[in-house]
Amino acid sequence: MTAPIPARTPAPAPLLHDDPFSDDVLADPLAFQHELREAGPVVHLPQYDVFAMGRYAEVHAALVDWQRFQSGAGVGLSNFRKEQPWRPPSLLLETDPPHHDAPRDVLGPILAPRALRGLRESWQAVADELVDELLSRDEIDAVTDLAEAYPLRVFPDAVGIPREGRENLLPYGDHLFNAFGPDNGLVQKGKPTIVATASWVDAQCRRDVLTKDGFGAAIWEAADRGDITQAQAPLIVRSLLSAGVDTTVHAIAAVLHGFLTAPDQWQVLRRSPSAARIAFDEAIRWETPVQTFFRTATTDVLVGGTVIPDGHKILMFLGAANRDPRRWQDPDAFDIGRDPSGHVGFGMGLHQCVGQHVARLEAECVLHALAARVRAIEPAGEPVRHLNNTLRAWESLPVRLVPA
Ligand code: OVM
Repeated sequence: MTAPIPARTPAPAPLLHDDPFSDDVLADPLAFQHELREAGPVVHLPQYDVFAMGRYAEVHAALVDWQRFQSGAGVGLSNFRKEQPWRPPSLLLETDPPHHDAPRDVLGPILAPRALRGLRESWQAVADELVDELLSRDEIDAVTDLAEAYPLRVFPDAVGIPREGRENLLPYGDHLFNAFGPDNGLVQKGKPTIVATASWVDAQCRRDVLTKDGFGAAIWEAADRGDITQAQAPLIVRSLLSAGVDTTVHAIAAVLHGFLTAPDQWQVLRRSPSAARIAFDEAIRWETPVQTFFRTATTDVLVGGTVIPDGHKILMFLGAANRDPRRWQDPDAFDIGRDPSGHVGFGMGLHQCVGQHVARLEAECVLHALAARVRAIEPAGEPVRHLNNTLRAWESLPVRLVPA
Protein backbone atom coordinates (compact mmCIF):
# COMPACT_ATOMS: atom_id res chain seq x y z
CA MET A 1 0.00 0.00 0.00
CA THR A 2 1.29 3.44 -0.81
CA ALA A 3 0.90 6.14 1.79
CA PRO A 4 -1.15 9.16 0.69
CA ILE A 5 1.03 12.12 -0.22
CA PRO A 6 0.75 14.47 2.74
CA ALA A 7 -0.54 17.93 1.91
CA ARG A 8 2.33 20.37 2.21
CA THR A 9 2.03 22.28 5.45
CA PRO A 10 1.65 25.99 4.75
CA ALA A 11 4.74 27.94 5.81
CA PRO A 12 4.60 31.42 7.31
CA ALA A 13 5.23 34.23 4.83
CA PRO A 14 8.71 35.77 4.90
CA LEU A 15 8.82 39.02 6.86
CA LEU A 16 9.82 42.32 5.30
CA HIS A 17 10.59 45.06 7.78
CA ASP A 18 11.01 48.00 5.39
CA ASP A 19 8.20 50.55 5.28
CA PRO A 20 6.96 50.89 1.69
CA PHE A 21 5.28 54.19 2.68
CA SER A 22 8.44 55.82 4.07
CA ASP A 23 9.75 58.89 2.27
CA ASP A 24 12.88 57.02 1.17
CA VAL A 25 11.00 54.15 -0.47
CA LEU A 26 8.40 56.46 -2.02
CA ALA A 27 11.15 58.64 -3.50
CA ASP A 28 12.80 55.61 -5.12
CA PRO A 29 10.84 52.36 -4.75
CA LEU A 30 12.94 50.18 -7.06
CA ALA A 31 15.25 48.65 -4.43
CA PHE A 32 12.28 47.85 -2.18
CA GLN A 33 10.41 46.32 -5.12
CA HIS A 34 13.38 44.10 -5.90
CA GLU A 35 13.59 42.95 -2.28
CA LEU A 36 9.86 42.29 -2.21
CA ARG A 37 9.92 40.14 -5.37
CA GLU A 38 13.00 38.21 -4.23
CA ALA A 39 11.62 37.55 -0.73
CA GLY A 40 8.87 35.35 -2.16
CA PRO A 41 5.52 35.28 -3.93
CA VAL A 42 3.87 36.73 -0.83
CA VAL A 43 5.45 38.42 2.19
CA HIS A 44 4.20 39.78 5.50
CA LEU A 45 4.76 43.41 6.49
CA PRO A 46 4.62 43.21 10.31
CA GLN A 47 4.56 46.98 10.73
CA TYR A 48 1.07 47.09 9.19
CA ASP A 49 0.09 43.42 9.65
CA VAL A 50 -0.62 43.17 5.93
CA PHE A 51 0.58 40.80 3.24
CA ALA A 52 2.26 42.03 0.07
CA MET A 53 2.86 40.72 -3.44
CA GLY A 54 5.33 42.06 -5.99
CA ARG A 55 5.69 39.32 -8.59
CA TYR A 56 3.74 39.65 -11.82
CA ALA A 57 2.17 36.16 -11.79
CA GLU A 58 0.68 36.43 -8.30
CA VAL A 59 -0.34 40.09 -8.63
CA HIS A 60 -2.09 39.32 -11.91
CA ALA A 61 -3.79 36.21 -10.47
CA ALA A 62 -5.05 38.12 -7.42
CA LEU A 63 -6.34 41.04 -9.51
CA VAL A 64 -8.53 38.74 -11.60
CA ASP A 65 -9.73 36.79 -8.53
CA TRP A 66 -12.28 39.26 -7.17
CA GLN A 67 -14.11 36.51 -5.28
CA ARG A 68 -11.18 35.80 -2.94
CA PHE A 69 -9.50 39.23 -3.14
CA GLN A 70 -12.29 41.70 -2.58
CA SER A 71 -12.33 45.48 -3.09
CA GLY A 72 -15.45 46.09 -1.01
CA ALA A 73 -13.49 46.38 2.25
CA GLY A 74 -11.53 49.23 0.64
CA VAL A 75 -8.49 49.24 -1.64
CA GLY A 76 -6.38 51.16 0.85
CA LEU A 77 -4.84 50.06 4.14
CA SER A 78 -8.01 50.93 6.05
CA ASN A 79 -10.30 47.92 6.44
CA PHE A 80 -13.91 49.02 5.96
CA ARG A 81 -15.05 45.96 7.92
CA LYS A 82 -13.52 47.55 11.02
CA GLU A 83 -12.95 51.24 10.25
CA GLN A 84 -15.16 54.04 8.98
CA PRO A 85 -13.98 55.22 5.52
CA TRP A 86 -12.96 58.90 5.32
CA ARG A 87 -15.54 59.50 2.53
CA PRO A 88 -18.52 57.46 1.29
CA PRO A 89 -16.97 54.52 -0.61
CA SER A 90 -16.67 54.71 -4.40
CA LEU A 91 -19.38 52.69 -6.17
CA LEU A 92 -16.79 51.51 -8.70
CA LEU A 93 -13.44 51.18 -6.95
CA GLU A 94 -14.50 50.08 -3.49
CA THR A 95 -17.26 47.59 -4.31
CA ASP A 96 -17.58 44.02 -5.52
CA PRO A 97 -20.15 42.35 -7.74
CA PRO A 98 -23.10 42.53 -7.77
CA HIS A 99 -23.13 46.15 -6.46
CA HIS A 100 -20.19 47.08 -8.66
CA ASP A 101 -21.79 46.01 -11.92
CA ALA A 102 -24.51 48.58 -12.65
CA PRO A 103 -22.19 51.57 -12.10
CA ARG A 104 -19.51 49.93 -14.24
CA ASP A 105 -21.98 49.04 -17.00
CA VAL A 106 -23.14 52.67 -17.05
CA LEU A 107 -19.71 54.31 -17.03
CA GLY A 108 -17.99 51.87 -19.42
CA PRO A 109 -19.86 52.96 -22.58
CA ILE A 110 -19.62 56.67 -21.63
CA LEU A 111 -15.80 56.41 -21.65
CA ALA A 112 -15.46 53.82 -24.44
CA PRO A 113 -13.35 54.56 -27.54
CA ARG A 114 -16.38 55.11 -29.78
CA ALA A 115 -17.91 57.62 -27.35
CA LEU A 116 -14.63 59.56 -27.29
CA ARG A 117 -14.29 59.81 -31.09
CA GLY A 118 -15.97 63.19 -31.14
CA LEU A 119 -13.43 64.63 -28.72
CA ARG A 120 -10.23 63.82 -30.59
CA GLU A 121 -10.23 66.75 -33.00
CA SER A 122 -10.75 69.43 -30.38
CA TRP A 123 -8.42 67.75 -27.88
CA GLN A 124 -5.70 67.62 -30.54
CA ALA A 125 -6.22 71.31 -31.28
CA VAL A 126 -5.83 72.15 -27.59
CA ALA A 127 -2.59 70.12 -27.44
CA ASP A 128 -1.25 71.77 -30.59
CA GLU A 129 -2.01 75.22 -29.24
CA LEU A 130 -0.46 74.46 -25.84
CA VAL A 131 2.76 73.08 -27.34
CA ASP A 132 3.02 76.07 -29.70
CA GLU A 133 2.73 78.34 -26.67
CA LEU A 134 5.44 76.40 -24.80
CA LEU A 135 7.81 76.45 -27.78
CA SER A 136 8.08 80.22 -27.45
CA ARG A 137 9.75 79.77 -24.04
CA ASP A 138 13.37 78.96 -23.37
CA GLU A 139 12.64 76.47 -20.60
CA ILE A 140 9.47 74.95 -19.26
CA ASP A 141 8.43 72.70 -16.42
CA ALA A 142 7.08 69.57 -18.10
CA VAL A 143 4.97 68.86 -15.00
CA THR A 144 3.16 72.13 -14.38
CA ASP A 145 3.26 73.59 -17.90
CA LEU A 146 2.34 70.42 -19.79
CA ALA A 147 1.43 67.33 -17.72
CA GLU A 148 -0.88 69.36 -15.45
CA ALA A 149 -1.91 72.07 -17.88
CA TYR A 150 -3.19 69.76 -20.62
CA PRO A 151 -5.55 67.46 -18.65
CA LEU A 152 -6.87 70.51 -16.78
CA ARG A 153 -7.71 72.17 -20.13
CA VAL A 154 -9.61 69.23 -21.57
CA PHE A 155 -10.92 66.86 -18.89
CA PRO A 156 -13.02 69.08 -16.56
CA ASP A 157 -14.76 70.52 -19.65
CA ALA A 158 -15.49 67.00 -20.89
CA VAL A 159 -17.03 66.08 -17.52
CA GLY A 160 -19.00 69.33 -17.66
CA ILE A 161 -18.10 71.06 -14.39
CA PRO A 162 -17.95 74.87 -14.09
CA ARG A 163 -14.59 76.73 -14.21
CA GLU A 164 -14.84 78.10 -10.70
CA GLY A 165 -12.89 76.09 -8.14
CA ARG A 166 -11.02 73.78 -10.50
CA GLU A 167 -7.86 74.42 -8.50
CA ASN A 168 -9.36 71.95 -6.01
CA LEU A 169 -9.10 69.00 -8.39
CA LEU A 170 -5.39 68.17 -8.05
CA PRO A 171 -5.25 68.59 -4.23
CA TYR A 172 -8.36 66.41 -3.88
CA GLY A 173 -6.84 63.58 -5.92
CA ASP A 174 -3.50 63.94 -4.19
CA HIS A 175 -5.09 63.52 -0.78
CA LEU A 176 -7.34 60.69 -1.94
CA PHE A 177 -4.33 58.72 -3.22
CA ASN A 178 -2.40 59.46 -0.02
CA ALA A 179 -5.36 58.25 2.03
CA PHE A 180 -5.10 54.73 0.52
CA GLY A 181 -1.88 54.41 2.54
CA PRO A 182 -1.23 54.64 6.29
CA ASP A 183 -2.08 57.77 8.31
CA ASN A 184 1.46 59.16 7.94
CA GLY A 185 2.78 62.68 7.44
CA LEU A 186 1.56 62.79 3.83
CA VAL A 187 -2.03 62.18 4.97
CA GLN A 188 -1.69 64.54 7.94
CA LYS A 189 -0.65 67.42 5.71
CA GLY A 190 -3.85 67.08 3.67
CA LYS A 191 -6.28 66.94 6.57
CA PRO A 192 -6.69 70.68 7.32
CA THR A 193 -8.03 71.41 3.82
CA ILE A 194 -9.66 68.17 2.70
CA VAL A 195 -13.12 68.84 4.15
CA ALA A 196 -13.50 72.04 2.13
CA THR A 197 -11.94 70.48 -0.98
CA ALA A 198 -14.10 67.36 -0.77
CA SER A 199 -17.29 69.35 -0.28
CA TRP A 200 -16.46 71.38 -3.40
CA VAL A 201 -15.95 68.13 -5.33
CA ASP A 202 -19.25 66.70 -4.04
CA ALA A 203 -21.05 69.90 -5.07
CA GLN A 204 -19.81 69.51 -8.68
CA CYS A 205 -21.53 66.13 -8.96
CA ARG A 206 -25.07 67.55 -8.78
CA ARG A 207 -27.10 67.50 -11.96
CA ASP A 208 -27.89 71.23 -11.99
CA VAL A 209 -24.18 72.14 -11.78
CA LEU A 210 -23.13 70.03 -14.79
CA THR A 211 -23.35 71.01 -18.48
CA LYS A 212 -25.93 69.13 -20.56
CA ASP A 213 -23.45 67.43 -22.90
CA GLY A 214 -20.62 66.05 -20.76
CA PHE A 215 -19.71 62.72 -19.17
CA GLY A 216 -21.46 63.95 -16.00
CA ALA A 217 -24.77 64.57 -17.78
CA ALA A 218 -24.51 61.15 -19.46
CA ILE A 219 -24.29 59.54 -16.01
CA TRP A 220 -27.41 61.40 -14.87
CA GLU A 221 -29.24 60.27 -18.06
CA ALA A 222 -28.49 56.68 -17.05
CA ALA A 223 -30.30 57.40 -13.78
CA ASP A 224 -33.31 58.68 -15.77
CA ARG A 225 -33.35 55.38 -17.67
CA GLY A 226 -33.25 53.48 -14.39
CA ASP A 227 -29.88 51.84 -15.12
CA ILE A 228 -28.60 53.29 -11.83
CA THR A 229 -30.46 55.09 -9.04
CA GLN A 230 -30.61 58.87 -8.58
CA ALA A 231 -28.58 58.38 -5.40
CA GLN A 232 -25.80 56.55 -7.29
CA ALA A 233 -25.38 59.14 -10.06
CA PRO A 234 -23.47 61.81 -8.10
CA LEU A 235 -21.07 59.25 -6.65
CA ILE A 236 -20.25 57.98 -10.14
CA VAL A 237 -19.57 61.56 -11.27
CA ARG A 238 -17.33 61.82 -8.19
CA SER A 239 -15.30 58.85 -9.48
CA LEU A 240 -14.50 60.82 -12.66
CA LEU A 241 -13.26 63.76 -10.59
CA SER A 242 -11.36 61.43 -8.22
CA ALA A 243 -9.61 59.14 -10.66
CA GLY A 244 -9.51 61.25 -13.81
CA VAL A 245 -7.13 64.12 -13.09
CA ASP A 246 -4.04 63.29 -11.00
CA THR A 247 -3.69 59.89 -12.68
CA THR A 248 -3.47 61.36 -16.18
CA VAL A 249 -1.23 64.20 -15.00
CA HIS A 250 1.30 61.78 -13.54
CA ALA A 251 0.96 59.39 -16.48
CA ILE A 252 1.75 62.17 -18.96
CA ALA A 253 4.67 63.27 -16.76
CA ALA A 254 5.86 59.64 -16.77
CA VAL A 255 5.93 59.34 -20.55
CA LEU A 256 7.74 62.69 -20.85
CA HIS A 257 10.25 61.53 -18.24
CA GLY A 258 10.70 58.31 -20.23
CA PHE A 259 11.67 60.26 -23.33
CA LEU A 260 13.88 62.55 -21.24
CA THR A 261 15.89 59.57 -19.99
CA ALA A 262 15.88 57.72 -23.34
CA PRO A 263 16.41 60.37 -26.07
CA ASP A 264 16.86 57.68 -28.73
CA GLN A 265 13.25 56.65 -28.05
CA TRP A 266 12.13 60.21 -28.83
CA GLN A 267 13.70 59.88 -32.29
CA VAL A 268 11.82 56.59 -32.76
CA LEU A 269 8.54 58.34 -31.89
CA ARG A 270 9.28 61.27 -34.20
CA ARG A 271 9.80 58.86 -37.10
CA SER A 272 6.60 56.92 -36.21
CA PRO A 273 4.14 59.13 -34.33
CA SER A 274 1.60 56.31 -34.45
CA ALA A 275 3.76 54.66 -31.75
CA ALA A 276 2.40 57.27 -29.29
CA ARG A 277 -0.17 54.86 -27.87
CA ILE A 278 2.39 52.13 -27.26
CA ALA A 279 4.79 54.69 -25.80
CA PHE A 280 2.13 55.75 -23.32
CA ASP A 281 1.37 52.18 -22.26
CA GLU A 282 5.09 51.51 -21.96
CA ALA A 283 5.32 54.54 -19.63
CA ILE A 284 2.42 53.18 -17.59
CA ARG A 285 4.31 49.90 -17.27
CA TRP A 286 7.70 51.50 -16.63
CA GLU A 287 6.68 54.20 -14.15
CA THR A 288 3.28 52.81 -13.01
CA PRO A 289 1.71 56.09 -11.79
CA VAL A 290 -0.70 54.14 -9.55
CA GLN A 291 1.90 52.02 -7.75
CA THR A 292 -0.25 50.07 -5.33
CA PHE A 293 -3.74 49.06 -4.32
CA PHE A 294 -4.88 46.74 -1.56
CA ARG A 295 -7.33 43.88 -1.64
CA THR A 296 -8.87 41.99 1.32
CA ALA A 297 -8.95 38.19 1.61
CA THR A 298 -12.54 36.92 1.77
CA THR A 299 -11.39 33.49 3.03
CA ASP A 300 -8.09 31.84 3.95
CA VAL A 301 -6.20 32.03 0.65
CA LEU A 302 -3.18 29.85 -0.12
CA VAL A 303 -0.61 31.71 -2.23
CA GLY A 304 2.80 30.20 -2.98
CA GLY A 305 2.68 27.90 0.05
CA THR A 306 1.52 30.53 2.59
CA VAL A 307 -1.91 31.20 3.95
CA ILE A 308 -3.28 34.73 3.83
CA PRO A 309 -5.91 34.60 6.58
CA ASP A 310 -9.49 35.69 5.98
CA GLY A 311 -9.99 39.41 6.46
CA HIS A 312 -6.35 40.37 6.01
CA LYS A 313 -5.28 43.14 3.66
CA ILE A 314 -2.96 42.37 0.74
CA LEU A 315 -0.85 45.16 -0.74
CA MET A 316 -0.57 44.62 -4.48
CA PHE A 317 2.54 46.22 -5.95
CA LEU A 318 1.48 47.00 -9.51
CA GLY A 319 4.76 48.86 -10.01
CA ALA A 320 6.85 45.88 -8.88
CA ALA A 321 4.86 43.47 -11.06
CA ASN A 322 5.38 45.76 -14.05
CA ARG A 323 9.16 45.46 -13.57
CA ASP A 324 9.28 41.76 -12.66
CA PRO A 325 12.14 40.20 -14.68
CA ARG A 326 10.20 36.90 -14.53
CA ARG A 327 7.72 38.55 -16.93
CA TRP A 328 9.58 41.40 -18.69
CA GLN A 329 12.84 41.45 -20.59
CA ASP A 330 15.11 44.28 -19.45
CA PRO A 331 12.24 45.61 -17.29
CA ASP A 332 13.98 48.83 -16.25
CA ALA A 333 14.35 50.04 -19.84
CA PHE A 334 11.80 52.49 -21.25
CA ASP A 335 11.53 50.86 -24.68
CA ILE A 336 8.71 51.83 -27.02
CA GLY A 337 9.66 48.94 -29.29
CA ARG A 338 8.49 46.33 -26.78
CA ASP A 339 4.95 45.02 -26.35
CA PRO A 340 3.85 46.45 -22.99
CA SER A 341 0.39 44.89 -23.18
CA GLY A 342 -0.47 42.81 -20.15
CA HIS A 343 1.03 45.38 -17.76
CA VAL A 344 -1.03 45.83 -14.60
CA GLY A 345 -0.65 49.62 -14.44
CA PHE A 346 -4.36 49.98 -15.24
CA GLY A 347 -5.15 47.00 -13.02
CA MET A 348 -6.57 43.78 -14.48
CA GLY A 349 -9.88 41.96 -14.33
CA LEU A 350 -13.24 43.53 -13.65
CA HIS A 351 -11.90 46.69 -11.97
CA GLN A 352 -9.46 47.45 -14.79
CA CYS A 353 -9.33 51.20 -15.34
CA VAL A 354 -12.59 52.33 -16.93
CA GLY A 355 -10.97 55.64 -17.92
CA GLN A 356 -7.97 54.19 -19.74
CA HIS A 357 -9.25 55.26 -23.18
CA VAL A 358 -9.59 58.85 -21.96
CA ALA A 359 -6.03 58.72 -20.60
CA ARG A 360 -4.70 57.25 -23.86
CA LEU A 361 -6.48 59.89 -25.93
CA GLU A 362 -5.02 62.72 -23.82
CA ALA A 363 -1.52 61.29 -23.99
CA GLU A 364 -1.77 60.65 -27.71
CA CYS A 365 -2.81 64.25 -28.41
CA VAL A 366 0.09 65.60 -26.33
CA LEU A 367 2.64 63.26 -27.91
CA HIS A 368 1.40 63.94 -31.45
CA ALA A 369 1.62 67.70 -30.86
CA LEU A 370 5.17 67.32 -29.53
CA ALA A 371 6.36 64.83 -32.15
CA ALA A 372 5.35 67.20 -34.96
CA ARG A 373 7.14 70.20 -33.43
CA VAL A 374 9.95 69.13 -31.12
CA ARG A 375 13.30 67.73 -32.28
CA ALA A 376 14.57 67.01 -28.78
CA ILE A 377 13.42 67.14 -25.16
CA GLU A 378 16.45 68.08 -23.06
CA PRO A 379 16.86 68.26 -19.29
CA ALA A 380 17.15 71.84 -18.01
CA GLY A 381 17.53 71.17 -14.28
CA GLU A 382 17.16 68.55 -11.58
CA PRO A 383 13.89 66.59 -11.67
CA VAL A 384 12.06 66.69 -8.31
CA ARG A 385 9.87 63.83 -7.10
CA HIS A 386 6.43 64.43 -5.63
CA LEU A 387 5.82 62.00 -2.76
CA ASN A 388 2.44 60.30 -2.45
CA ASN A 389 1.46 57.08 -0.66
CA THR A 390 0.04 55.61 -3.89
CA LEU A 391 1.23 57.66 -6.85
CA ARG A 392 4.66 57.65 -8.45
CA ALA A 393 4.87 61.27 -9.38
CA TRP A 394 6.99 64.27 -10.28
CA GLU A 395 6.78 67.70 -8.69
CA SER A 396 8.99 69.29 -11.33
CA LEU A 397 10.70 68.28 -14.60
CA PRO A 398 12.58 71.28 -15.98
CA VAL A 399 13.08 70.79 -19.74
CA ARG A 400 14.03 72.57 -22.94
CA LEU A 401 11.87 71.81 -25.96
CA VAL A 402 14.12 72.09 -29.02
CA PRO A 403 11.99 73.08 -32.05
CA ALA A 404 12.12 70.77 -35.07
C1 OVM B 1 -13.11 56.44 -7.44
C2 OVM B 1 -11.64 56.28 -7.66
C3 OVM B 1 -10.78 57.04 -6.93
C4 OVM B 1 -9.41 56.90 -7.08
C5 OVM B 1 -8.91 56.00 -7.98
C6 OVM B 1 -9.78 55.25 -8.72
C7 OVM B 1 -7.90 54.37 -9.92
C8 OVM B 1 -11.14 55.37 -8.55
O1 OVM B 1 -13.49 57.33 -6.68
O2 OVM B 1 -13.88 55.70 -8.03
O3 OVM B 1 -9.28 54.35 -9.61
